[in-house]
Parts: sequence; structure tokens; C-alpha cells
Amino acid sequence: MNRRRFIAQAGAALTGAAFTPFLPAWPQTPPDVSLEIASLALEIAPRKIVHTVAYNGRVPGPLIRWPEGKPIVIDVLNRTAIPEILHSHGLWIPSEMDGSSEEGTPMIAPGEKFRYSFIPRPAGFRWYHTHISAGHDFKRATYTGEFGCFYIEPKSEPGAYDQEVFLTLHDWNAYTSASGDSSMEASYEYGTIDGRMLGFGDPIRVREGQRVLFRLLNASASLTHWLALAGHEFTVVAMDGNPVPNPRATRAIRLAPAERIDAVVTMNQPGVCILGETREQLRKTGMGILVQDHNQQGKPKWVEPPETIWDYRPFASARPVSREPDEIIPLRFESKFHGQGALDTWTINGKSYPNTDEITLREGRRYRLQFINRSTDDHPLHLHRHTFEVTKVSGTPLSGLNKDVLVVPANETAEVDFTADNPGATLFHCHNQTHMDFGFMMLFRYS
Ligand SMILES: [Cu+2]
Repeated sequence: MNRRRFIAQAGAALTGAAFTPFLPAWPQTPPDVSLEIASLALEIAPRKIVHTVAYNGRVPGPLIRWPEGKPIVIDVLNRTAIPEILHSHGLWIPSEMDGSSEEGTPMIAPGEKFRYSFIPRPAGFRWYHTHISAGHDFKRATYTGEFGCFYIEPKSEPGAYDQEVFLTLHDWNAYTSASGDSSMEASYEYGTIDGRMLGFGDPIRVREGQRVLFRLLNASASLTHWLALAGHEFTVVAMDGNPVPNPRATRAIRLAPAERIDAVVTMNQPGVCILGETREQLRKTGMGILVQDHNQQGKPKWVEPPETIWDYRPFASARPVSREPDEIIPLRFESKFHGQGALDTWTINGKSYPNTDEITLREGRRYRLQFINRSTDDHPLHLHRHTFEVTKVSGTPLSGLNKDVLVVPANETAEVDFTADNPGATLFHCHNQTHMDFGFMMLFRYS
């Protein structure tokens, strides 16, 4: 709308019978990014439709690519019937902009708009997603298509690759099914990469000998995924957007919910290849994408990777951290079984959110979180607004591995250190949507 028409309409409104006051409540400067949250019928394969919610009518939402340190303004309009909120995952931003109502960011009421403005940092592969709870409604929150990649460009990009490809993994149409110990967990009807089932989207086009940098995000609400690419090797260069001390090659990659991996692949197996879930039953739900050499046709190739156990340790430095923390915070995770067919509830040090203890941090101090997983589930643990250094995994000290999500396997322990350098309420939770919604969450506050 141009200015003249705007004034004309405002005038018409003033003289009209149904007078509504016209308040200039909204900033007049245009945003850098506009996101609109609305229902979407997403065709993940011909005539296979999932009914979901997404940003700007697409899955994933638009890639936000932005220079580190340059202020950004993101307007989010909520066209759904429930309050929404946008979390910027992995960024060092104020609590009021972080997109967590528990930290104090306002919710966006149905039909309303909210302006997020902050300085994106640190550089690297971050992402954005909804941060509402789903409870028993598996059509809400991170079960939907409300996610997108957020790449914060460093001042200088090493650029040791020929092509960059962002890929997002997601699972759809969740239903509850009994796990081995007869407690309930989510299973899914379909899996997609970038919103399409294996074989139904555009293939990734490459040339033989090309070095392709894959930026992989698992945006599933609760499933951990394993990926392989038809015999190719992935050289993992970053985890959760942060360079790893010891980049090394692997035939299969494990990505838990909310984790990211940057990996370089030299395309040295011609033809059409499947980049997909290593587990056949999940590949059959659609979790995969074709990688095609420009000049080649043929039957898509799949090569089973050698049996792999994922281990963070080889990517880190084997030297223990030199600095001891100022304080150690033990966090014990347990589940409460509520009977056959019911969802478990979760406790941190014996209490469920919102009754979990609040941890008080002092600015400038270095803290060690001691994760003690006394449950039979793996947990992708996420700390908002800070980056932590993984300092111990399965009893092995290590250093240099900086992340914002860490998987602590069933009945294992791990330790991470972080500096309290971003005052404000800070949420800590399991990134499995059901675990989070049923108690697995706590707040850190600064004194
Ligand atoms: Cu969990």
C-alpha cells in the first residue's frame, strides 16, 4: 500500500460508521525478514499430504543468512489460532528476544505480530523454530513444519568447498507406541528431508570430484537419525555450527533432535546416490534424498555403512580442559512411569518443571554441568543463549568441542562447562518435545 492510499483508507475509516481507532503501534521501518505462521497442506510425495503449520507456506522456512554482528529485525505474524513464539537456537541474544516464554519473551497471540530484533552471533550454523509446548497434541510445536536454518556468516569463510547444501530432517504424523519398557513414545508415519520423501523432491545436483559442504539439521521433534551417502565419506568439520578441533572422516553421521553437523563430502562415486537413514524402516518412511551427478541416470544406489557407534570423542581434543570450573552443578535425570499406555513424566534432581529448582548464576563465573542420566532413554540436552564446551563423555575427559545440544545416552553421564556471560533468564531442557513438555526443563537465572 502506498502512502496516499493509506491516508485515504485511514480517512475513510475515520468517517465510516464502524469506526476503529487507528493506532500507529507498529514500527514503520521494514523488517529484514518477515515470517508468517499459518496452516499448510504439504505435499511430501505425490498425493501424500501432511496437514501442518509452517513459516511462509514452505518447509523448511526460508534460510536466514546474515553477517555476524549486523543487527537484524525479524517480524513474525501468527495466523494460527494458538499463541506462538519463535526461538533462535544457538544464538547469544537477550532473554526477551530468545523466543522462550519461560525466559520472559512475549507470546504472539493469534492474529498478532511480534518484532524480534537482535545482533546475531556467534557465527555458524544456527536455526529457528517454534518453542511452544505440544502436550498430548502431536500436531503442534516441533511436530510441525515450523523450523528453518539460520546461518550467521563469519567475517571470513574458509571456503574449502565447491557447493554448499543445507538439509533439514523432519518426521511427520506422530503417534504414540510402546517402547521396549512399555512406556510410551512417539513414532512417525513419514520422514522427509527438506519437506519431501526420498525420491520425490529435486535431487541434489553435483559433479564428480566436487567437494560438497552439507549443513545438516535434525528438526525432528523426538527422533535421532543416522545418515549415510552410498559409500561416501563425510568429513565432519563442525558440530552445532562450531568448528571441531579434530575434523575427521566417517561413513555415517548421527544427528539427535536439534543437533547440526557440517560435513564435507568429495563426490567420488558416480551415478545417482541415496543420502538417507541407515535404518531401512526409516528410509522407507521417506527419510532420504537423492544426490545426482549432472550427467548420470540410473537406479539410485544405496550402500550399507559399516556398523557404527557414534562417539563425540574423536572429534574433540583429547587434552582435558586446563581451567577448573568455579562451581559444579550436578543434574540427575529420571523418569516416572505412569502405567501402560501413558506418557512418562521427567524429573531433574527429583522435580518436574515448573517445580524444578532454579539455578542462580553469577556473571563471569565458569560452571560445570554434570549430567547424570538415570533413565533408559537418550536425551539431547539443550542450553539456551550460551555455548558449552563438552568436557567429559562416558568417563573420558576432553576439550575444544563446543555445542549447544549434547546427547547423554541412557544410564550414562557427561559433563559440559560454560561461562555465565549472557545475563538473563536461561532455559535448559531436553529437546525431545515430549520429555520437555512432561517436566524435563529448568531455568537458570543470574544473580
Ligand atoms: Cu529427553
